[in-house]
Amino acid sequence: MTEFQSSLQVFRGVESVLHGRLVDGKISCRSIALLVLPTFNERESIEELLPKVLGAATVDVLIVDDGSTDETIEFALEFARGNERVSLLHRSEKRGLGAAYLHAFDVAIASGYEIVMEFDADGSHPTDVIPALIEAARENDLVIGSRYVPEGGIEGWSVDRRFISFFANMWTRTMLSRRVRDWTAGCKAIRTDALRAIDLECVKTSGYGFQIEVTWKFVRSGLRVREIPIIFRERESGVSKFGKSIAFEAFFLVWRLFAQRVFGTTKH
Ligand SMILES: Nc1nc2c(ncn2[C@@H]2O[C@H](COP(=O)(O)OP(=O)(O)OP(=O)(O)O)[C@@H](O)[C@H]2O)c(=O)[nH]1
Ligand SMILES: [Mg+2]
Repeated sequence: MTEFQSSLQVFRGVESVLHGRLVDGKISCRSIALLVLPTFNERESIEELLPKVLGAATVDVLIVDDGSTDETIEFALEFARGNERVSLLHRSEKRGLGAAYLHAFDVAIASGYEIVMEFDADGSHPTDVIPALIEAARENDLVIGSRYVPEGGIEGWSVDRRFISFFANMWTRTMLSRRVRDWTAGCKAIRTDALRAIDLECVKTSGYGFQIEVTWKFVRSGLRVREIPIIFRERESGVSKFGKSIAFEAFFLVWRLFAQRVFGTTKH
């Protein structure tokens, strides 16, 4: 990288600045996969995570920050300056995980990546699964790093968090489909040609709801979905953004998708 570039863009009403190897809102691909790290106040976590991700596989990384106040942006910017595989998309305000991923999906598609990956920036997802996710995405449209298949699991969560997650997934399976076991997973590899084929314009959810809604679109469209096991670990630093509003959003979303499934009004 000879010159550090940046440009101001307006995307779905949010002012954003892309830093890194950017020309007209696109990243110049150096790999088949773009791994997206959404961040909101993850300064400590990303310092530990970024070298691990880059050491695990040949992927490009896009950090999508929604106006962190804890120096995540400054750190990410400095890191991106020193590593040509890392870019930062800095959005001016917190609009939720779903909106951040939708923005990143557009960048991945426009830039010509074959695969776009979802990965939490809080260190909960194991980086050593990244090569397996990419490999499986050669023959599947959506690959989920799953906690609820044999050899998958969760470490470090309290009993209530385990219960909420287990119940939410069991209920979603019952209401929507048993084809997927981990509906709320945020560790995914997605083929961009499949993403183009489904309608993401109507996706308005955030948090766990976003994960359920995107996964449902793949299942409902008859696309190839596969789960591979991961051990999910509770974050060691930073603060969880999970809360009641995210849980309620997911709860009402599943009812809505259930009604659409039963009454056949689903837009894929
Ligand atoms: N860009 C962006 N990232 C977000 C936003 N909300 C959460 N994130 C990031 O999304 C990832 C997942 O958020 P967490 O707070 O870990 O929530 P969670 O994984 O659903 O819940 P926990 O298991 O309790 O950690 C983290 O990397 C967050 O920093 C947001 O509004 N915008
Ligand atoms: Mg988390």
